Amino acid sequence: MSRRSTSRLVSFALAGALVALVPALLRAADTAKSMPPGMAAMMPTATAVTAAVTVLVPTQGNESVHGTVHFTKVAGGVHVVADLTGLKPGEHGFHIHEFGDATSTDGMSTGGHFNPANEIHGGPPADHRNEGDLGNITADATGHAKLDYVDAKLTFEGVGSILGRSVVVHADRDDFAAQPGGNAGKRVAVGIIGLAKGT
Ligand SMILES: [Cu+2]
Ligand SMILES: [Zn+2]
Repeated sequence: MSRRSTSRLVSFALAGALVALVPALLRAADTAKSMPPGMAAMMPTATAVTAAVTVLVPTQGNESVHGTVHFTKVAGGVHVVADLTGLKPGEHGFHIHEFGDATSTDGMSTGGHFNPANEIHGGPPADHRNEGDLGNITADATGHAKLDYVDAKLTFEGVGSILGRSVVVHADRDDFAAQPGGNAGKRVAVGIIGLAKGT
């Protein structure tokens, strides 16, 4: 091959690369132009979630039940702090259910227990349990119930993220044995797990 035809081949290759690049460059310039000034500053940043909150609202027929649940990321998992009022005295099944859908008046639209690892139903601190199996919450004689513990299975990240799911409080005690729900009875309050505003 002569020197001249070699250099002609090189020019062809360069021209080809340029033709391929131009549309991409034009598209990039267009995107930058269409973004209004200041928009970059308003874009959400990818900071890790460290706190979530749930406001529990009563299902139909259980209008006395109210409460909040705070979820805070800690070294050993997620710190759960629940405070409820208006419950029947005694133990009540306390779970995270699959869907953050509180549209039905009986709480059934929240689906079953949140169980991304496809485990059997159980109670903490057992290792073999649904991620959403938070155990029971106990109401005193006045109907006031508190729960405060660190759950090693809960997370705000990945397929096991509890964000956008729901907390469900049941009428009866979870026996940690009956499948799939621990025989905890009707749902008396539900709430969606959302991002907490923080301090
Ligand atoms: Cu439940
Ligand atoms: Zn369960």
